[in-house]
Amino acid sequence: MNYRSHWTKEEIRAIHDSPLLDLVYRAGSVTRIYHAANQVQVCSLISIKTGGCPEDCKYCPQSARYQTNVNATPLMQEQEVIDLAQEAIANGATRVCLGAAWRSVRDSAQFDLVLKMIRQITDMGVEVCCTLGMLTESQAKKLKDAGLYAYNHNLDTSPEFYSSITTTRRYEDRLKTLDAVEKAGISVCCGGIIGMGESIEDRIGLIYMLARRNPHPESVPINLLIPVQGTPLQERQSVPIWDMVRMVATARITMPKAMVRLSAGRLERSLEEQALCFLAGANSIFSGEKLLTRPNPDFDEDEKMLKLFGLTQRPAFAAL
Ligand code: SAM
Ligand code: DTB
Ligand code: SF4
Repeated sequence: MNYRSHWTKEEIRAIHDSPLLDLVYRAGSVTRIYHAANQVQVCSLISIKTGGCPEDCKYCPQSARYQTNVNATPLMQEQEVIDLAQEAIANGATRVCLGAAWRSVRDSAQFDLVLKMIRQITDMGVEVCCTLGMLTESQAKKLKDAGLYAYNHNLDTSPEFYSSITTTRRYEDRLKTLDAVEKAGISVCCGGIIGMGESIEDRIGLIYMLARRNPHPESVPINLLIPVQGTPLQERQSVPIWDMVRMVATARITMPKAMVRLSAGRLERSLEEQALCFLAGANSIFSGEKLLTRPNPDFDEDEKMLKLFGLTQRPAFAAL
């Protein structure tokens, strides 16, 4: 059964702007109804194809248009990916996400290789997610047949602000891929970024686009912009943690069953700040010393944090 998807922007805004502690309390209560209390899913990212992307997403160090410290590398060897996945699983990850800096998937030997990787990692008993750019329906079906559990494709921000961030594709293209993923029976992972210079209305606009989907995305990553040297957003100042808390809580309340994932930008945040995000309904993290290209808390550090908070690791395929 899906939950409410006829949200209005006014309703979402009212939730987002409600008194901070009421908001956190409400979001925390929703989490405890729909999810096992005190459980957090640990996910791991593997960048199987880094850099050299033709798109112009202004936040992204992997775009070929910006001079960043990311070197373009070819698709990783199969065995290397399998070894990294094994290591992540040994460290407690129950979801492994393979990322490629592609604009879209092309039917090719490379795609066939990715399908083989998915099959092998799926056979290790974890949720496999991929983020490979835009997909056609037939490619989504191939991914499903290979055992893919979830596909990540972020809307990133509101439709109105989108063209200030990316000009090489349209919001509708993103929505089309999400529809193809959904149609193939793959779990949808879709979220966004805060701290790119968007207004509060844009943040509400993003939640509106996500929470109006029927069904809701099963997974909603909330990224804090990592301003990367060489990208057009390199000078952006970090947003107050309260903005992140409000965003996480609003996602939690409007999409109660979704996994709300603290994604990019945790390294710079204190344990106290992360605790607030868990209280506000976040129930997943990306762990491991690297996200796709940027540093991130390593598994040991996160294990200590979870222990300190009395949080345990959520098993794979635990979606209710
Ligand atoms: N190329 C694929 C795509 O665009 O869907 C997949 C990879 S892309 C790097 C995945 C997501 O990472 C983006 O949608 C964005 O939300 C996030 N991301 C990339 N660079 C980031 C940054 N500097 N700070 C925060 N999030 C970032
Ligand atoms: C998502 O929303 N965030 C993750 C995952 N989905 C693929 C990626 C974050 C990337 C951060 C920048 C980098 O490491 O290059
Ligand atoms: Fe390419 Fe994805 Fe980065 Fe955009 S976010 S530049 S599509 S890798």
